[in-house]
Amino acid sequence: MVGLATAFGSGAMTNSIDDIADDAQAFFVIGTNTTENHPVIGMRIRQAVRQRGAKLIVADPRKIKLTDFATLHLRHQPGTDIALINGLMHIILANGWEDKGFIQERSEGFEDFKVVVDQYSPEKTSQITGVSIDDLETAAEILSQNKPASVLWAMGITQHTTGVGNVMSLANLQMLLGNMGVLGGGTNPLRGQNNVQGACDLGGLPDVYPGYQKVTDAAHREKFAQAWGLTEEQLSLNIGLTATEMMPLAVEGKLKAIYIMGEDPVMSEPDTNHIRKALETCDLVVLQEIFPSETAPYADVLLPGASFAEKDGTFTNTERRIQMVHKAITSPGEAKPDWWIISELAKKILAGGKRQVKEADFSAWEYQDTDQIMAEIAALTPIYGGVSHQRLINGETLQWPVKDAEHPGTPILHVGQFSRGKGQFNPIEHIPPVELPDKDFPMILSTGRVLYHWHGGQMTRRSKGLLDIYPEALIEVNDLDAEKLGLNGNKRVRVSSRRGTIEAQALVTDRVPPGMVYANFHFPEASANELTIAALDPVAKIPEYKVCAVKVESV
Ligand SMILES: Nc1nc2c(c(=O)[nH]1)N[C@H]1C(S)=C(S)[C@@H](COP(=O)(O)OP(=O)(O)OC[C@H]3O[C@@H](n4cnc5c(=O)[nH]c(N)nc54)[C@H](O)[C@@H]3O)O[C@H]1N2
Ligand SMILES: Nc1nc2c(c(=O)[nH]1)N[C@H]1C(S)=C(S)[C@@H](COP(=O)(O)OP(=O)(O)OC[C@H]3O[C@@H](n4cnc5c(=O)[nH]c(N)nc54)[C@H](O)[C@@H]3O)O[C@H]1N2
Ligand SMILES: [Mo]
Repeated sequence: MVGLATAFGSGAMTNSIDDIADDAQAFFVIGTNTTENHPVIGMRIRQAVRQRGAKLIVADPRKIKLTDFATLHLRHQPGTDIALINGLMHIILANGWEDKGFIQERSEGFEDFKVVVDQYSPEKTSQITGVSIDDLETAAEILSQNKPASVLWAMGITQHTTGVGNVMSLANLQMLLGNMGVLGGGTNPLRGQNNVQGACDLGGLPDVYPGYQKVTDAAHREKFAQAWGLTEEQLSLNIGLTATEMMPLAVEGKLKAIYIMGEDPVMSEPDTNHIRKALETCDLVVLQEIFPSETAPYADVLLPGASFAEKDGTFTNTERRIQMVHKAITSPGEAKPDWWIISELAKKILAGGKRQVKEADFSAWEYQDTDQIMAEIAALTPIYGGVSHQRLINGETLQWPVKDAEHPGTPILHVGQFSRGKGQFNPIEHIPPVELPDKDFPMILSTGRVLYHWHGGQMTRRSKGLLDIYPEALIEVNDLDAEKLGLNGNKRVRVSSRRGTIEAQALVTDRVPPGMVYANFHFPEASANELTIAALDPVAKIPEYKVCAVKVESV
């Protein structure tokens, strides 16, 4: 990713939950079902709207809970976000509502960007998105007249083959309105897993060391080789693979061994048949899990990990806040913290392997506890430079960057200046989803979550209370489609794509628009991923989970 989007490459919220909830005069909620998936933030938005009259625009093909409170609901066609955002910016520019001072002083690339936005007239935008010209104008006016406005998004924006373009368009919008670097503004991707932010921060990405230090930079290689007692040749300057790139290579037999920790790809990766084939073809599958998941039958070795409640360490939450957790209960059986398993494995590989390792380096894996791991992180990761368990235990609440032991942390990014200097406007064109409805598969499938379950459901399907409320997969079908299909009330449907078929109970509802069905991936007997397409965003390599073509029949 380039320009300002490097800030999003790290996928971080620029602002904090408190300032967004307290200071935003308007919210642009686009592709986040906030009350179901980030209930605390969803509640804060609802309170801001109800208690202090903040304006709320929801852009989502589905009616979500927040649309009940929204000033305006833009119900655009799935996969048309770039056109929608360009169209709004076109109206903003046509009315002279842009923040000229901000554009002048803090941005670059405006002229090239404007050439593209000029082409998205209200007529053209309405035609692509299905949103009325009136609604487009109202939305542009609300965003321009109520400042600061905060943009919030999640997977409805990123899980497309245009995911990066979608995110860059939202950055364009916020720069155009001058909403960056201020309380109550910003670009705010709501992060998903409790520690996905921390995992990315600490190098759980194929192109960076901890702290987003690029692996392609020889200076970074030198620094890490030195710290880890390796020769420079032992650390590659090449970018690695993402999970979504590994699976096709495994199918081809080019990737032979895979070590999976805390992921259940048979439930969560797109196109399950292709995932099964990939895992079957691998010579070695190691799975480090807290439960025997749907992926477990494909594993040659199962390593029992300890759950969050059974270990010490930190999680970094969606607002870059580093939080300490302490072991509350003892692990069952032989389960051990993930870090312990990894370091034992590393030591065994080093002892038995052919790699030459200097004397001191073996002890690089001799961690006594997680305090020591955090000390290493702080020494090598500038954005975590001042973090220590002791500071967290003392009650400090640190949001990165935390530059040194005295630095108080950074609640808002890009105040006064972007990390790269000037913010980059990027010209972005609308590109339709890879697979759109046709004669054989005439409807759109969108996929996602429900409040009561978590992804592949390994944890939530083991909870009796949750299963009592939401015991089986439900597929949302619009009333008009239900009538056409001959469904009335709750009936079973068969949903097929070019890749697979599932059968489940239909939930007839106007939450989905006509022509679209919505399925979740919480239940193995009817998982949406039997149907989804493994088409990837060319940069972020995220799959297009939110749009594929299906056929729906009454069973
Ligand atoms: N209860 C619960 N909470 C969770 C999770 C869970 O499994 N269960 N998972 C966590 C994780 S890891 C994540 S990443 C987050 C995900 O949080 P969300 O992104 O809120 O989750 P999704 O259910 O994928 O919902 C995406 C929303 O985008 C909308 N959408 C679909 N297509 C489009 C489109 O083309 N454009 C726009 N603008 N919107 C679209 C959908 O209708 C839906 O409202 O949730 C986290 N929170
Ligand atoms: N169709 C469709 N598919 C999707 C999505 C979508 O919107 N639509 N969303 C995608 C997104 S955003 C995400 S984040 C993924 C999530 O997909 P996954 O990461 O595969 O799902 P989870 O169920 O969160 O976690 C996987 C496993 O981690 C195990 N686990 C929990 N805690 C620990 C631990 O401390 N240690 C170890 N070793 N294991 C642990 C759980 O038992 C679980 O089986 O799904 C993706 N897949
Ligand atoms: Mo996620």
